[in-house]
Amino acid sequence: MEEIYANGSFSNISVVNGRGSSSSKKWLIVALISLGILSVGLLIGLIRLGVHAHAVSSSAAGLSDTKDNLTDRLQSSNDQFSAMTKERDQLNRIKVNLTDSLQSSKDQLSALTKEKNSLNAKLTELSNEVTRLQSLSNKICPAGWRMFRCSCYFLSTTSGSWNKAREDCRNRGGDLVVINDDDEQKFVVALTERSAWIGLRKETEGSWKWVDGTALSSGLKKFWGEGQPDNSGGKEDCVQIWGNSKTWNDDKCDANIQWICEKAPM
Ligand SMILES: [Ca+2]
Ligand SMILES: [Ca+2]
Repeated sequence: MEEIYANGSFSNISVVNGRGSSSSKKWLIVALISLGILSVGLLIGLIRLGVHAHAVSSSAAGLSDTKDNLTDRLQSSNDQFSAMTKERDQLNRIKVNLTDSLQSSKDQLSALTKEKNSLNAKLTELSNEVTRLQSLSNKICPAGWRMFRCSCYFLSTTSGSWNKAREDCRNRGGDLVVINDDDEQKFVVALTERSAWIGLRKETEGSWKWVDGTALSSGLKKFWGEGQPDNSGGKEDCVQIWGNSKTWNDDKCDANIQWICEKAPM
C-alpha cells in the first residue's frame, strides 16, 4: 500500500479509485485528450465546411444572378435580332418595289422615246409633203387632163394595144397610170365605164411590175378581179381595169382598148 503511494499522483488516483492499471489510466487520459483535440479539429473542420458551404452558396447565388442576367441579355439580343430581321425584310420589299418602279419608268421612257422618234419622223414627212405641195400650188394640168391630188390623169379617146397606149402616154409627157393606193384606184376606175390599160405588166410568171419600176405591193393585190390573174391562154401579160367590175384583169397585151395616162402637173 505504501509503495503504491510512493509512485506519484497518477498512481495515487488509480489507488484511490481502485480500478484498472496506472498504464490504462494514462492511455485513457491520452485518449480523452486526443478525443478533445479531434473534437476541436472536427469542430474547426465543420466551421470551415460551414464557411465554405456559405461561400459556395453565395457563389451559386451569384452564378444564378449572372445566369439570369445573361438570359435577359440573350432575350434582349433575340428581340433586337427579330426586330432587325423584320426591318430587313421590310427594306427588301421596299427595294423590290423601287426596282419594279424603276424598270416601269425605264420602259415608259423607252416607249416615249420611240413615240417621240416616230412623231419626229412623221413631222419630217409632213414637212416634206407641205414643201412639195407648196411647189405644186401654182401648177395645173393641161386641157383634157384631170387633176387628183398631185397628179394629172388622161383617159384616151382612142383604143390600142398596151404598148401603143404606153407610147401615147409618153408622148404626152407622162406614162401609163401607176396606182399607188386605194384612193387613187377609186379615182381612176371612176374615169371610164369601159375597160382601160393601166401601167402594170408581168415581169416574170407571178411577178408584176409597174412602169415606174416598182413591184406590185401585197396591199394592192385585192384589186384583182375574181379568179385573176389567170393568164388565160398562156399569154396574158398586161393589166387592164375592167369597166364593169372596176377590178383588174390580166389580158393579152395586143387587146384593143382605151388607156389611162398619169403625169405631174406643169
Ligand atoms: Ca400614181
Ligand atoms: Ca385574165
